[in-house]
Amino acid sequence: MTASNHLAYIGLGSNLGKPVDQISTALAELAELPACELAAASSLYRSAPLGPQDQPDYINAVVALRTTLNPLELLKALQTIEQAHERVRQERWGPRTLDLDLLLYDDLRIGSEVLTVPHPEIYRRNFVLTPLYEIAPGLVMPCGQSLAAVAESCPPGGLERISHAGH
Ligand code: A4P
Ligand code: MG
Repeated sequence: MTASNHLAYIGLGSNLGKPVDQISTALAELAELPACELAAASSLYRSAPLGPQDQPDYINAVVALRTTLNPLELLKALQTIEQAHERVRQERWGPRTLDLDLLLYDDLRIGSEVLTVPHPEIYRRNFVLTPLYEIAPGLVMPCGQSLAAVAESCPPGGLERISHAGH
């Protein structure tokens, strides 16, 4: 279906169970979500783990979705995809087969018990900001700062682009 009235950015992360395959499958699943249309997908990036260091490197990517779902409906849809990847929630910031974060939804700010948008960690994570910048270089964050300025002030971390967008 054609869904065009809201624009959301989703962060994907995986460091267990063939992470490149997990992310590739998740990209296809996001593209097929009802009431959603994949507007853009970044390359895949390999990144050093943030949080506990005794875990494998992550594969990260960001997509833009056009959608008619509201933020909570979209969060539920993301969680359904996570569950299909047999994710088991254990320690905070610990390893996972698939993590889908709702990074941005239009220029909304949401602070409820179940959903915080923009995702609170976005400003500190180059594995989010770099792929986001790749697909939305002119983006202005809900705080009014340009994504370019936010990305520039983010500490660099081990990040390597491992595929080009669309592969
Ligand atoms: N929730 C609130 N806001 C949001 C949002 N904007 N998007 C709630 C998604 N979920 C949101 O999520 C816990 C609850 O957060 C959900 O039920 C939802 O209602 P979770 O993903 O199960 O939480 P968690 O496992 O405690 O992890 P958390 O805090 O979400 O971790 P992050 O921030 O997702 O980070 N290192 C690298 N290099 N790359 C990574 O991708 N990821 C993490 C996990 C750690 N280190 C990493 C990476
Ligand atoms: Mg998460």
